[in-house]
Amino acid sequence: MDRGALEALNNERFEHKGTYFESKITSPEVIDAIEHMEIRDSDVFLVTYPKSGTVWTQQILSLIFNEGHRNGTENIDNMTRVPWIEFSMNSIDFNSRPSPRLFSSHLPYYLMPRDLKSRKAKIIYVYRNPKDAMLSYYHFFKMKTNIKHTINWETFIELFMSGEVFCGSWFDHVRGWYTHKEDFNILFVTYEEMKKDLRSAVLKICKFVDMNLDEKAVDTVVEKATFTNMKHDPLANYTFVPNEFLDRSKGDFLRKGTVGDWKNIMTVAQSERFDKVYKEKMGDLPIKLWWDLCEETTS
Ligand code: PPS
Repeated sequence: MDRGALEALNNERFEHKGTYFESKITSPEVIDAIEHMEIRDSDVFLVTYPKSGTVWTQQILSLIFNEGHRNGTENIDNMTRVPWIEFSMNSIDFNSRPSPRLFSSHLPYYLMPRDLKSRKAKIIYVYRNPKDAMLSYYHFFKMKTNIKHTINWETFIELFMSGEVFCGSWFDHVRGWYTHKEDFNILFVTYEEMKKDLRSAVLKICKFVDMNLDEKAVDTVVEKATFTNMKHDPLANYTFVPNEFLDRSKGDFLRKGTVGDWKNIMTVAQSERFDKVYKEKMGDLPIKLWWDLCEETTS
């Protein structure tokens, strides 16, 4: 393992209750306060491991709740419409927000607001083939202004698989949420199914959040949530994140938006090693099949 890479991470993170967080955007106090956050039945939480389709689903959710339009939210970016509960980049008073409130989070299940465990409110959990999430995260790391050390792909794979990156282990995150699903009012959606049939995914989300949109409104949501349209939408493409956090000369937040891009970079040996770890940690969960099916038609 490249010690410089680990040191660069160590300088920018803190460990709290079993997960690594980025010091620049949150603190143990903020994380602890979330447990007591007041929850309304109408709240909807979008939860993901990083680079799994969060911003995409922020766009979809906020459009669904505005019936495909942006009534009154024309000048408001996605991060403000569906704010992160654990990041203090844009401090928002959650209590003063009108219902229904939409929130985003990368938190593991056990750090979420306590009330959610009594199945109050709704959670949409989006997950993605970890090899694609890992590759997306690798590129995202290059954009991070606070990471001064150049981390190569081989090293990043090791950091990702051992859960050293911000938000910890993909395996623990997905496994935790999946195996505790009965404790929550939760809908699981994969990035790959959104890619394969965005309209069906939008309708699935509409049904779960009890939003009965007419055909035209559904069409508008789908249209505004395509990769190309989001990439050119300044309120959705995260170019509004200040350079202090992300150096946009190093890449785009909406990078490729495809399924199976990992095949363009992972060697056979790297992929086999990943599969071995995946099998050890996740082999008993019925969640891999989706990716295999989707990859054939959506890349
Ligand atoms: S973050 O930082 O955790 O909030 O990132 P997140 O939004 O979860 O993931 C970023 C990846 O999602 C892709 N993306 C999309 N793919 C397809 N369609 C649409 N509309 C879309 N919007 C965002 C984005 O491009 C990142 O994936 P990669 O593979 O890097 O392109």
